[in-house]
Amino acid sequence: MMEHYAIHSAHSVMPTRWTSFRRHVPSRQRCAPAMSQHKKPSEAGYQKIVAHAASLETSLKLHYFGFPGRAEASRLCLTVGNVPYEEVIYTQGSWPEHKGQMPFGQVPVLEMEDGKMLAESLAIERYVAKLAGLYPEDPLQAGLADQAAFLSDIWEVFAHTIYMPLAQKISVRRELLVTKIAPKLQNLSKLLETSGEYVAGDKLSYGDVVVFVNLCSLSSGILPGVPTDLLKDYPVLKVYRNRIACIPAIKEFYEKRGEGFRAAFKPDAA
Ligand SMILES: N[C@@H](CCC(=O)N[C@@H](CS)C(=O)NCC(=O)O)C(=O)O
Repeated sequence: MMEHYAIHSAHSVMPTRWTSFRRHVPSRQRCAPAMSQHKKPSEAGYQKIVAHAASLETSLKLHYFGFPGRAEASRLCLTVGNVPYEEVIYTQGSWPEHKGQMPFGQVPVLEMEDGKMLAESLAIERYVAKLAGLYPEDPLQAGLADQAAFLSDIWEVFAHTIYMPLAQKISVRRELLVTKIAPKLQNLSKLLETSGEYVAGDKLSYGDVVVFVNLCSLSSGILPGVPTDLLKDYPVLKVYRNRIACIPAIKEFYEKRGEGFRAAFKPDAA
């Protein structure tokens, strides 16, 4: 039995914004030119997914593991924008069999309806943000959204600690919290003090979604050595995180999937 499985988004009806996007952009132009054409996932896995997808009007598939990680911002953009999608979730056991089918041997990967695959989480985030109407059209607003997203990135800081023995991991991460993460959080706080409710203009953009995901991930307990109450020292970030968590589509997403590390993505307890 295959160890990966598909989860469907709650939307079985194609929403207006998505319909109009598809109407105006021919299918082949919806994929970036640099996107590579790779084999689909193995026959058995693929058939299983298609069987689940038969009732959907789209077949955008987001390939990743079950945890939030590098796919969560894309999941949220698709959800907030009402863009139908399904997920292909790999486990530690099933992943090695599929690694070779991904463009760069890693996930997340977004598979288009014609089988083309887009890799690299940042590229996927921007692509789905555009589909979702969350990527600002104004170049400066887009730059501001990118600025916040890049500033809040925590994964690069901790990437080299992932395979360390636990004790070493904890001690190195505590050091990184002081040397690398605290300055990032202070800068983010300053940015939010001046930018208003959102990081780019007066409405939610993908920049907010990425900052939200990074703040929640950081304090979710997924990184041993990083305390879950980290944001208590950053009141501006705490209020901001909670405001984004209270956006109805996001709140609803975590009401359905708020187990484990995702508990930290919910609104603050009243
Ligand atoms: N730069 C890539 C990094 C992707 C990455 O590191 N993916 C990890 C999971 S977070 C992965 O696929 N690990 C399994 C492997 O490398 O075999 C991105 O941002 O998408």
